[in-house]
Amino acid sequence: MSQIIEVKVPDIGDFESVPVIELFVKVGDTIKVDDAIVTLESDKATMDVPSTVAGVVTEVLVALGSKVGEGALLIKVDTAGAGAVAAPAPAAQAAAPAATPVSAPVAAAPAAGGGVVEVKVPDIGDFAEVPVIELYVKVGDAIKVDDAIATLESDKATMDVPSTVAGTVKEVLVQIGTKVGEGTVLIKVETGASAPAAVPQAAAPAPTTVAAPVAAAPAAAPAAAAPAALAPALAVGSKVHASPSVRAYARELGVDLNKVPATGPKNRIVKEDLTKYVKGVMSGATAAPVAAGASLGGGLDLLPWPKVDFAKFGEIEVKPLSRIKKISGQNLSRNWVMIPAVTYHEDADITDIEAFRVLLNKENEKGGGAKLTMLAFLMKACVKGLQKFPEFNASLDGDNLVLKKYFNIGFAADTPNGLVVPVVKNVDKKSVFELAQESGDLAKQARDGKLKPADMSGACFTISSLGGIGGTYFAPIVNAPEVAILGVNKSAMKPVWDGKQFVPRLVLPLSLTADHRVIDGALATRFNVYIAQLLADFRRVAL
Ligand code: CAO
Repeated sequence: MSQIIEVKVPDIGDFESVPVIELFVKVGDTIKVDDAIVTLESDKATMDVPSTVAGVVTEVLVALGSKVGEGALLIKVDTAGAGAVAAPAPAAQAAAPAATPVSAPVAAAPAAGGGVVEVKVPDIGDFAEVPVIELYVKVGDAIKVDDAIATLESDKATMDVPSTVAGTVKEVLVQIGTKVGEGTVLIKVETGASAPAAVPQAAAPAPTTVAAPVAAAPAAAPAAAAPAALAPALAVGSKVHASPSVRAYARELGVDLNKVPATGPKNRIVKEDLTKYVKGVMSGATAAPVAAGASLGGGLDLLPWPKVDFAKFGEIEVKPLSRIKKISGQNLSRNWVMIPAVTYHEDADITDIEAFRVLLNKENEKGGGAKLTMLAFLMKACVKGLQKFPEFNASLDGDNLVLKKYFNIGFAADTPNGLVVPVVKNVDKKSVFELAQESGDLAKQARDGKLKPADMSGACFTISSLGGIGGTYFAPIVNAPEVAILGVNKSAMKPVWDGKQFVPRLVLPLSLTADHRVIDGALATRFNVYIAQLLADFRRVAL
């Protein structure tokens, strides 16, 4: 027979109007007795509220951010067929032994001016012989008031025991597995002259209940943050096992505990699991595998972007990003994250070609022809490079390499609204003069915001020239689905050893970034060397 039972917030001690910071169930979920329903977090404690009934959730009456107190209705559960209604049932919490407000661990008052203080297990209600399942401190650790010392877990409740003193841990008297009860000394802390010691019995009235495992925790969580704004560490419906302090730590880091492999007892996620997971993500070891040539997001599980209230530190002005910056930013981020790119540097001796360019421009001035640019020479040299090394004129498509028989070159153009990449088509079929004219026209259109999508598509390879600005070397980002990009900085006269003496030569710094999935270091360096040879003696382009 169908029986709807309400699950309410039990006696949680002195707390009223405590926000729900995690919600573990949704309508339709099948839950068991003791499954966590919500986590509540006051400025002093974090508490998991478990279910006292088994069945199917028919209604959820709170949401993240809802403020609740003793007796607040959390969910309604249809117990039909579930069989297991925990005694005491319905108004279960009322029938449950009254919550025992647990005072914070009793700390002996330190001697004035500092001393060694024992931190003991507080009154944890009817529990005795409760095993320590997590231990957060070791000798030498500096701890603050409310830092978690240990997590205790009985068959009914999980409780974090916080410190009531600040100082340096001198002695740890328990280890994982040690069974403790009220009054057991956990650690000894050297409080030092300046270390603030909490008034014994004070601060965190870490409440716990006996029948309903409400875990009390120290405010290891960022209590100052508005709980509603916190990213939930667990998705609704999650059945992950973790102590309140580990959940709080996960929220602080923005980690979804569902993704963290557990190594603790009863498949519980312990703090080390979380630390290991975050380290793995940061080092890239835990990142979701990215298929070669995959063009979609890749499923990286990165930490959320840090939120800083900059206005706290000084005057600020908020300016929206331009449309171009938003689009190019997304592309650049994807390319930077997904392409295993390596940048290779080379110096090209452009003394002769620059002299030739200046000479031709002088001649042209009289005839009124287009101005020859270094960019146009570079385009021509790069096409020769693409023809000699076809892997550079390619794109990854899954496990295939698409080799292109046409030669379109993109070039990065700096505009007031951001970076765009116009494309000169069929560079192999055009003269250096035509390339100079066309790239100049495209750069102007780019600056005027008049480029059409067709003007920016179809590139095989990109050149990013900062030569008009300066710099020595840089590491450009590959413009996917291309596999390489050539960066160029400002040429400079340098003393170059010719085998007998140093001679002044005009040296152009080249920075080639290549996708290592397609182009290995030897090939990239051969390409660079070849481009440098072409630029050193442009007659080679005609060969
Ligand atoms: N070394 C020395 N001088 C150079 C040079 C080089 N490598 N390249 C250009 N110059 C000189 C030019 O000869 C020109 O001098 P003159 O006016 O005396 O002839 C001057 O620098 C200005 O050149 P320019 O940069 O305006 O023209 P360009 O044809 O060389 O480049 C373009 C055109 C569109 C590439 C350029 O205007 C531009 O936007 N560059 C920025 C690209 C960029 O932002 N890349 C970074 C992308 S990643 O963030």
